[in-house]
Amino acid sequence: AWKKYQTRPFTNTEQFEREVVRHVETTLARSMFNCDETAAYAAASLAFRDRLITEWNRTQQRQTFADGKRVYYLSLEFLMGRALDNAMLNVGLKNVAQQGLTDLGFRIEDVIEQEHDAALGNGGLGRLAACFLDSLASLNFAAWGYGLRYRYGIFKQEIIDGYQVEVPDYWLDFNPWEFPRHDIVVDIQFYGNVRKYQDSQGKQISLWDGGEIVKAVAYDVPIPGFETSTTNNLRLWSSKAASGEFDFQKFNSGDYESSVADQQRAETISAVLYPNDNLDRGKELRLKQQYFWVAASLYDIVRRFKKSKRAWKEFPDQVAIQLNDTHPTLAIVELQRILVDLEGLDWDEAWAIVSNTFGYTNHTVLPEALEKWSVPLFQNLLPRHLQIIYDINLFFLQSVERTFPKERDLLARVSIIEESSPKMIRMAYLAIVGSHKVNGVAELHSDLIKTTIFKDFVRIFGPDKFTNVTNGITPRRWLHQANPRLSELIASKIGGLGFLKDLTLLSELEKYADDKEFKKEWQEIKYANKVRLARHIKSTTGITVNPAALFDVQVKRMHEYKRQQMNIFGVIHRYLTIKAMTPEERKKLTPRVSIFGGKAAPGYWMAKTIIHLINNVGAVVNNDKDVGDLLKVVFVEDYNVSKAEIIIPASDVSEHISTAGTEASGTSNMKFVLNGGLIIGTCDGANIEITREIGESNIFLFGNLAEDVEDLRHAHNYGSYTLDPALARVFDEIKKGTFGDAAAFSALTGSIEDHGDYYLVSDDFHSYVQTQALVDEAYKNQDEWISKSITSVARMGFFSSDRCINEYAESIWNVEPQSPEQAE
Ligand code: 26Q
Repeated sequence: AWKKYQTRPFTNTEQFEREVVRHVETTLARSMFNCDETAAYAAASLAFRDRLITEWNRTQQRQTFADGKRVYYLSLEFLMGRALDNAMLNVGLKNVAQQGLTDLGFRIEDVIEQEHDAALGNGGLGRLAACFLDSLASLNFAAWGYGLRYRYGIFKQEIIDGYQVEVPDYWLDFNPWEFPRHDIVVDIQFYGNVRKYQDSQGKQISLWDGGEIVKAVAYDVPIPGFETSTTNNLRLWSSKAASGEFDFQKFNSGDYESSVADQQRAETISAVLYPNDNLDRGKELRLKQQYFWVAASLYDIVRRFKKSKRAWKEFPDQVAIQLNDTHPTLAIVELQRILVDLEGLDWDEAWAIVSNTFGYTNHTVLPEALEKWSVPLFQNLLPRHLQIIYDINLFFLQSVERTFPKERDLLARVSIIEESSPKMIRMAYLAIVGSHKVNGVAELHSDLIKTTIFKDFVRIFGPDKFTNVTNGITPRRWLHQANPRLSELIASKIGGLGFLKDLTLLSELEKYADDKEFKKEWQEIKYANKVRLARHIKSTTGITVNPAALFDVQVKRMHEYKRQQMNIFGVIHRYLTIKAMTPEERKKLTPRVSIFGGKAAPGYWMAKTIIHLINNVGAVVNNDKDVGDLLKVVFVEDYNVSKAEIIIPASDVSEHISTAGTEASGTSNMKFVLNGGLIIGTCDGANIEITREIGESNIFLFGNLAEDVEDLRHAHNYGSYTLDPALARVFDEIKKGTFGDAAAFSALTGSIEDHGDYYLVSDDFHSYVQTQALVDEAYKNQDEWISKSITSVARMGFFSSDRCINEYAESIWNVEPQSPEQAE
């Protein structure tokens, strides 16, 4: 009987308007007479999320019925950004919504802007996870994301007197995109003890008991695919005290305060995202977060598998779990524990299942980012898991010993336990041993992990266990949504929007690289995007920038290895050059706006100092009458996904200038080129593959190569070190106090002059400045510049996250898409 009442999602303007008005008047309990933009956003979102959840239900039903292999992407970060615009575009009803909102008296852009970013991530790794979810759904894979529902995402950055100030990001006030599943609750255990006993058959059983229980509650976020009805699930776990409101026993015995404190302690687990990017600091709460999320997710995955009534050995045929860096490595240990302790499998049988289920993606070679946990801390929190890790390690080392007898050093080097004081668990090694595939995220990076940090493991497991999957980005958000005019222009020439599902179709664009009319439109769109950014800059910083100037952008997390300091030193060098010029000479210069943006981890002083210097340089340069429009320096506050959608389409040149061998891939480099910007960059990460695809003449490469870095560092420390003369002049100016109190920047200049210049700023400075001069020259020839821009976009097909996900599916997960049409 119920079938005839099933929800029918809206498809036209009238139905959409009806839904919006209904939500305003009932769900929001307001009258249309006082419906402001916030309410319009809320109602439009509710209308779309009703649609999504209907498709979500159908998709889940279909996937359950199909009973195929599922992919689970475990990530502590999902940097989703806004959902409404994405939902409208993916379900193909933005035009309907636009018309409807106009009829109701709103501008769709203003409505979209009401939404708070879902900022549950730090940077590249978290945004990659979000692009992957978009591709998985768009390609019709049966895939779930699992993460934590942080109450506070990455902090909001304010700049006060040139300094970064962190403000909490409480984003859950109104979030129509999540569905609480109060019926899906998992008990998670911490602390306690392990007891060993023999069962009636004489088998050794380990029992983990005592300690405390925290509840994990599921919240589901629907993930719509682009132009497909597949709507996948992102399940985020929220922590809650096991005793409910509070502990009644304690309450009755008069211990009210401590019962509330217990509850708060439980809720702390999912309270806040750790704001470190590429830095590990072994905090107990972080380990609690990891286990909480991993245990809840595995419980869910195992429960779903058990419903199929299959034999355990079929688990890896039904389940692929991808570990987004080492943060979820405990999943390996937890699955082994479930199979051995709770399900009674033999160790070897269980281990074969475990190691065939997991894949591990490495995102960094930086030593300070490689996760390690102190054994005593771990022992206290997860006593049974520590025993299992010791056993995994023992069996692993025994097998190494058999294959490489008498190589004692090798055993010590590859041991999962580092024999330091205190002893440390090396999570990357555990992840390698417990996975069937390990991948890096760009070719150079994947080569580097094989020849440096994981070299011994390549010997032990053979080279086939290690593979490369070069990162990609979703063209839906990073072209179609962020740059609709460019997307439409492309579509008008190459036969529609098909390139959004097969990005290699962009190659059709290449024949327009010399088309006069086309180039004019291309240039106009870039200009319009720059006007939009200029307006944003004016309204947020008060700085006036000329949209005709060259926009030079570096937006990413602040980190010494990414070398924003080299960029700002280059800006100072440019400033000094301008000051020394005659008015005649100045006329020949290319006007430039240097745009920076990015957050520093709150405890990362050097990164904060770089932000401070950028702002102080801006304050001087932007107010110098000699300089005028020739140079402006802007720091865009609170860089996030929504800001990226404004900034990236407006760039002429963007900087990806990490010390060679340090940036695993970079993904914004791809976003900038896809939006018609050129790149100045080092031979690092995906820059290398971008160069191979678009051609050397379309990119400004400079600097030392990864293979020379070690020798250069050695020379700094043991040879004679001389600062690049141009950089020395920049430092003199800083020390003179031109950019405020020199003492504030002495640690920054000192790290280069006096402490080894680990990131090779001085070594690369000369070629950097020279290459920037080439950029100036090239920009003067707009005709050629635009051709380069078009050609580059035409050759970016490879960098879609769709290609990337298909590679994971084929070479790591062994899964195929489940087309909804086929199932009908
Ligand atoms: C680890 C332990 C404790 C607390 C925090 C962390 C932590 C958190 C975030 C460690 C690393 C991260 C993030 C790393 C990251 O974003 N890496 C980037 O990943 C991108 C996607 O593959 C690459 O493109 C970038 O090159 C890489 O830096």
